[in-house]
Amino acid sequence: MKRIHKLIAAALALTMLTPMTAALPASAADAWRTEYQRLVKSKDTGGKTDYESTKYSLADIVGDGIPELMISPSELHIADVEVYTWYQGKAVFLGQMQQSGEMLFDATTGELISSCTSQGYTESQHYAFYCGALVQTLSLSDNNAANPPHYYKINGVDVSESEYDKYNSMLNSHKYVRYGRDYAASNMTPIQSFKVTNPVAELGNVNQDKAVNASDAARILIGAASYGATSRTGLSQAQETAGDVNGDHRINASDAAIVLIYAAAVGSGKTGARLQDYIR
Ligand SMILES: [Ca+2]
Ligand SMILES: [Ca+2]
Repeated sequence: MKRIHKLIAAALALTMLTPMTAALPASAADAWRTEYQRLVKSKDTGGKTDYESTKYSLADIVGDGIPELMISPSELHIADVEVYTWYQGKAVFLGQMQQSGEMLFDATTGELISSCTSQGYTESQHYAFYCGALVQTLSLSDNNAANPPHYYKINGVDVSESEYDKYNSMLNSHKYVRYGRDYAASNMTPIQSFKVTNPVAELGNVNQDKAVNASDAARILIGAASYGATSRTGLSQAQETAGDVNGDHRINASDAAIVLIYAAAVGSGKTGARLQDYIR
């Protein structure tokens, strides 16, 4: 008998440890697969040589469970990678990143890097994710070429060569990953079989508990204030996706207001209320 009690207790403990996963209809959860396949096909130039064939990469670099898509037309020096993210049910084009047909990802800071080197001139821009868009966080440029004027700039401001080198050696200690040329454009298997780990954040549920309520509105306002002060919301990408309730790629008081009005409606007994109905 004791043994059975122990087994029941263990089973209960296991049940409590199993994470809650939001079950979404298969079609909605997989919409990104259809759209990413369409995008890759539409960008395929049909080139057959190694250096001029269209390839792509998939990686969940913002950490919301659904991968970002990087499409590369070739590995030529001048080739740009097109970068897409999946945001609130849509593929969002983030821009073209330069690096010989690949995109550099700084895994230490979570930033994307676009850089270009030509005849002694170097330009690079760093970008952070914010609500399904990119914001520039850093720019570096220099001229080491034989022809003067030589210059070294951080965020457009002239600095000394040693200061510039010091900054670069700090950046060189980061961990970098290259994306863009992992799979042939004709191979759709990686898109079809990509394992989604944490499907789509529930809109408005910023603290990722069981309800959309005033606590979420508070998190949105704190995130917005933090962003105003530091250019970081302090929220994960999944939380930012949930917090940008009106889908305008900003987290601010407008989003918090929608959550509060919705929560008040639910609180007053409006059982059929949907957050979507309060978005203006
Ligand atoms: Ca919540
Ligand atoms: Ca918003």
